[in-house]
Amino acid sequence: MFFGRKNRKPIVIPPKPVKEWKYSTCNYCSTGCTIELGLDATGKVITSRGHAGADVNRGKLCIKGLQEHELFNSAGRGLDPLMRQRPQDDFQKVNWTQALDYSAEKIQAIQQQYGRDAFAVVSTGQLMTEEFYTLGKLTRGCIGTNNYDGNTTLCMASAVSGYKRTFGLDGPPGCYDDFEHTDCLMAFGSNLPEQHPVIYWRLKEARETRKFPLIVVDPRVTMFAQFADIHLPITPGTDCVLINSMLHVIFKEGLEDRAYLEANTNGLAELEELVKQYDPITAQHICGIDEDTIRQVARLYAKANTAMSIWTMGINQSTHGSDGVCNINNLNLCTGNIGKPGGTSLSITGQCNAMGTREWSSCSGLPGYRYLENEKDREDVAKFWGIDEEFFPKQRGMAQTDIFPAIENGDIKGMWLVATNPMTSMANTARIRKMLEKLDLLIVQDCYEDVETNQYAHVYFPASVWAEKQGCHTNTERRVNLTRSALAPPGNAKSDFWIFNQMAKRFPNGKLINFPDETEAVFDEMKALSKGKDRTLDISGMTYDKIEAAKGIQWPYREGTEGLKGEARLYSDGKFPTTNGKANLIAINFIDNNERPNEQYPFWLNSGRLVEHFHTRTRTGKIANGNKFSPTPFMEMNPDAAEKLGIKHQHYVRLVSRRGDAVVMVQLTQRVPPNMVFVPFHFHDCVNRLTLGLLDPYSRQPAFKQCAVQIEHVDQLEAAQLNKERRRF
Ligand SMILES: Nc1nc2c(c(=O)[nH]1)N[C@H]1C(S)=C(S)[C@@H](COP(=O)(O)OP(=O)(O)OC[C@H]3O[C@@H](n4cnc5c(=O)[nH]c(N)nc54)[C@H](O)[C@@H]3O)O[C@H]1N2
Ligand SMILES: Nc1nc2c(c(=O)[nH]1)N[C@H]1C(S)=C(S)[C@@H](COP(=O)(O)OP(=O)(O)OC[C@H]3O[C@@H](n4cnc5c(=O)[nH]c(N)nc54)[C@H](O)[C@@H]3O)O[C@H]1N2
Ligand code: SF4
Ligand SMILES: [Mo]
Repeated sequence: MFFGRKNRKPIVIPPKPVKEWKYSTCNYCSTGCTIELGLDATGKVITSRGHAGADVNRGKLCIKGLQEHELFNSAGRGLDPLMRQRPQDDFQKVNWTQALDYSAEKIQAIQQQYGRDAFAVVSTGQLMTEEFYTLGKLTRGCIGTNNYDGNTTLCMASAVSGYKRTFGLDGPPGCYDDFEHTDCLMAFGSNLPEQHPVIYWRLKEARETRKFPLIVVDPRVTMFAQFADIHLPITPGTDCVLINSMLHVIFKEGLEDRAYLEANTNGLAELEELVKQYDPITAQHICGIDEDTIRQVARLYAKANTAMSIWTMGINQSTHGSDGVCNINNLNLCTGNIGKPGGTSLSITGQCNAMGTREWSSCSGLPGYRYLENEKDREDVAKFWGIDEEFFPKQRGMAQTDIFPAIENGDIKGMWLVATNPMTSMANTARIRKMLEKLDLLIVQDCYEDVETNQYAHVYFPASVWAEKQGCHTNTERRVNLTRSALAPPGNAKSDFWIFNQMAKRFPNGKLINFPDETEAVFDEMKALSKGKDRTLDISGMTYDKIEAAKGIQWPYREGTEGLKGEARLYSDGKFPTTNGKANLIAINFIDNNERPNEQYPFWLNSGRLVEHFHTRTRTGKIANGNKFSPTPFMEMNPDAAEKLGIKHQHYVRLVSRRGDAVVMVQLTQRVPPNMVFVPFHFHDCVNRLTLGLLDPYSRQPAFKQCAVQIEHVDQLEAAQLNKERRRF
């Protein structure tokens, strides 16, 4: 049967003339897929494929990985350094010597006039680890500002903070292999099938063989929620109440692992006492999950032979982000689920190398999970780098979300942004714009010249991207993987590594510190700093060749380790890097401080991501097939709520919050409840004009997912025109 297709020619995909495959690791999300890049006879990258031998992805890639090779030729790449006196002027093309000399002089002039900390450096989770380490050396060792942070404050800071508070150290204790052993999985605020498709695929395979229950906690009926056995549509920002109530049930019914708790934890009495207040009858009215379901889920989790939790931004991006992480850790400690196959607290990381920056960039401390607050750590690093230890501050400076407001009050006068686009990604962008306009010096270092933040820059450094350079990433399960350089950057663009090394030469300490010009030599330095029996983050046994042979190695992987496997799990022996070797249970009280819907602003505004786009679309907005799926800013809205307001599918509307407004197209869907709208944050001049971004007290991470808006009708033609102008294509 042809069903009318008789005369159609079948689609033929011509074989690609690949002459050589180059080894690399995907540069989007933190799953850490190994990708091979196909080069033709002229050295042009013409295709990419998932590496069949890599344990992480086993040949698979998601839509972004499959198209990633297209970005090398995409529009808007920066080809030359640019400079101007004022952001209102036109940029002038300059050479690297002019751009670097001017920047270094201006940075030092600002520091001399206003103090060293008046210049800030804000980076990312998307460089190579060797680049992060080098930027750390430059910023901590040469520039000497303490106001040095990264966009990981918008992303993973709550996970870092929660891990440190509970276990005494950052670093996810579990791995993907845990899916193959667990008897129950609970996911908080993560839309795994869209945001980490290949991790989801690993989970799905595991569930197909052993049908263990999956519980998804998310106010939206996401794709993940649809695949779950139990979906808990939680009231935004109240996960702590749900977990406290689960713990209440667990203690009341004697389902806790008391032997584990007594042997391995501190703070049990305080936790038990606090959760007494969170009986399911009271809790249900706060978190929106009925009392029977709370009991049901608590019993299911606690009675499972092994159980694990995963979470992402629904937890981290909250005013109780760090507390939420501690509470997930509490749940797993109380049920004896830490460090065993299938029993773990596994934060699903965001950016491809958010782990690398946590480990090695010195953003909030010193390299290799060392602390500025620790005298020996300061001494060791200063000695290793060959500088005076007094050059280091004795405690960490501000986080990104505090650095920006410090421009308002005049404490910060200059800023260097490396691979981040705050004009689209930070909350309340109208306020961010004013801050950027106030700077005496803004340097933007990005692979794209047309990145929105560059409109406010005095100096632009064109950087290479992904496989135009070489180095490592660490993924969600602590696996270090490699990218080999496959092609040269376009025009006069240079690798971030080169730019940092050149900048270092222009500072006095840059002459004392050795800055190797090969990334593998940098990796050797990191190895030397990581070595030690008492160091968990030990990569001293790794080499580039070993990493490529293994398709990624998990840390710790100590010198002398036989075979190519690192340690799959942390804390399997019940020993934790805290002062007394025990994990800390932390009693978490719920504080209701979010901006909530009211009569004037009746909808919760939730925001997040789509599978086909990455962040501010500087990359995926340029890749035709990715962009075709959702080229227009839109919001998910419940059909019942829309009917009441007379709003139709694909109508444009204006969203208004106390901060600003944004025009979006309406997608009617039951995915969101009637009192909520969801807007992807990928579009410029969109959701972050509206967001409040209240900060978590520990991690300083913004609550991107909770604020209140109203919806207004707009002229449809005018809105359509406005949206056309906003597309990248
Ligand atoms: N395709 C794609 N993949 C990506 C990225 C991308 O931009 N595009 N970015 C990467 C990065 S950096 C990150 S950080 C990750 C993010 O990955 P995810 O965190 O999985 O993605 P989000 O869509 O930001 O948020 C997840 C869910 O949190 C829910 N949520 C909102 N409020 C609450 C709440 O109060 N409680 C709970 N339990 N849930 C809530 C939202 O409804 C949403 O469905 O994705 C990574 N992967
Ligand atoms: N409302 C709302 N806002 C959010 C979020 C949300 O869920 N809701 N999520 C937050 C989260 S989790 C994150 S991680 C942030 C992300 O926020 P950003 O970091 O601002 O977003 P990106 O678009 O990833 O910006 C990275 C920039 O680096 C450039 N780049 C890529 N590779 C390289 C390279 O090798 N070198 C150089 N020099 N440049 C490079 C890209 O072109 C891009 O301009 O957004 C946050 N903002
Ligand atoms: S799942 Fe993540 S790491 Fe894998 S191909 Fe997709 S974006 Fe890349
Ligand atoms: Mo992120």
